[in-house]
Amino acid sequence: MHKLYAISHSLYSGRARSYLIKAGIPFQELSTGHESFKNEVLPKAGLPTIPTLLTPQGEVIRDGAKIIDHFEAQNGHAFQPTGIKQHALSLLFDVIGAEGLVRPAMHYRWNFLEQNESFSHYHFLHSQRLTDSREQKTQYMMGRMKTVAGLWGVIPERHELIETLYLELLQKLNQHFEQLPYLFGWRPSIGDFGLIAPLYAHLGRDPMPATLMKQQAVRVYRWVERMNRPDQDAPEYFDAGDDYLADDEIPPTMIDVLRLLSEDFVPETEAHARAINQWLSANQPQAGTPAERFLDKAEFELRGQAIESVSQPYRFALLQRVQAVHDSLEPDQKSALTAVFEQCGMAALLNIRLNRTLGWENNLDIWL
Ligand SMILES: N[C@@H](CCC(=O)N[C@@H](CS)C(=O)NCC(=O)O)C(=O)O
Repeated sequence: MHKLYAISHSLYSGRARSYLIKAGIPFQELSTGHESFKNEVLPKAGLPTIPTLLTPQGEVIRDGAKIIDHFEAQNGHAFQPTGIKQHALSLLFDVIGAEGLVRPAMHYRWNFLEQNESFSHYHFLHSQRLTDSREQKTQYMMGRMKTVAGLWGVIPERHELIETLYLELLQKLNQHFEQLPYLFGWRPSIGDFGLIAPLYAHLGRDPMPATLMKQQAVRVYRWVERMNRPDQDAPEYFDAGDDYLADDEIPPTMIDVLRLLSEDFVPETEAHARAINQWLSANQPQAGTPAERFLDKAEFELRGQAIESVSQPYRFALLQRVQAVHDSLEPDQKSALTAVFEQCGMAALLNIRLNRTLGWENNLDIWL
């Protein structure tokens, strides 16, 4: 059986777990507290992150997107919509889920400690190996995470803005899920798996934000539940289908969701591209060098307020996938796709590029 090294409170784990559940792949989930993580997994994993998969053949695959790629290559891309627009937007939701909602995820976990702290402590403790220093390490990790939120611009002066934007997102997503159980219709897509990452572990599960979601956006909460069940789990929809929406339809409710998300995702991506390109010019990493996980902070403006957040090349490893779909199209299809991105306020993303491409080797993102 596959072993998934993960744990319930980990943002990125939610993406791989939900995929395995929906794809009907049996797996056993183990926390990094198990000795086997150190012995069997870490030597091949490249980095000590979760989720990391150990296959029955002993192959180690680190990174949620790569775990999904591994199974998608085997099952004929079962979770990739065939329509080009749905496919490209699904990949866009994957980037946004991985990189675009870190601010609310961190804010609602770490700035409401009265409600969340003992719940978080349980999970951080059980990610530690069974040693005498377990509690001490837990305290250290939690202390570090509390301050790390600032890296993404979660500072007291911006809490109100982060909350306003998140509540608006809940409302727009709720309107979307009023019509449909998944992003593109009646079955989950790669985009749903990306989006579940922040909306499960942090925002749909930690005590304070889970209550908020239940109270403000029951449809979103139901989607979070649904994404962790093997069946379609859509009893409240009449005339349910079983596929993505026909004719590559993009429902207006999804355009609304993406327009809202574009407000910070686009200027933030532009700022990070500028910063990383400057870094690349200054540092000229050799081809094959592992890409940095975090670089310096970059600044952008959101609703008239400056936000500083850390640049992560990973955003562009995923964004490249969206751009590759667009680049591969014939002119007619290309302009139709550009038009949808324009409607969503996301058109700039098709052209925001790093001066170097990212590749993948030995479980690490590398500079090509
Ligand atoms: N790109 C990776 C990121 C994984 C990641 O950063 N996971 C966090 C937990 S949610 C982690 O393991 N952090 C520990 C560390 O960075 O050492 C993925 O999508 O799987």
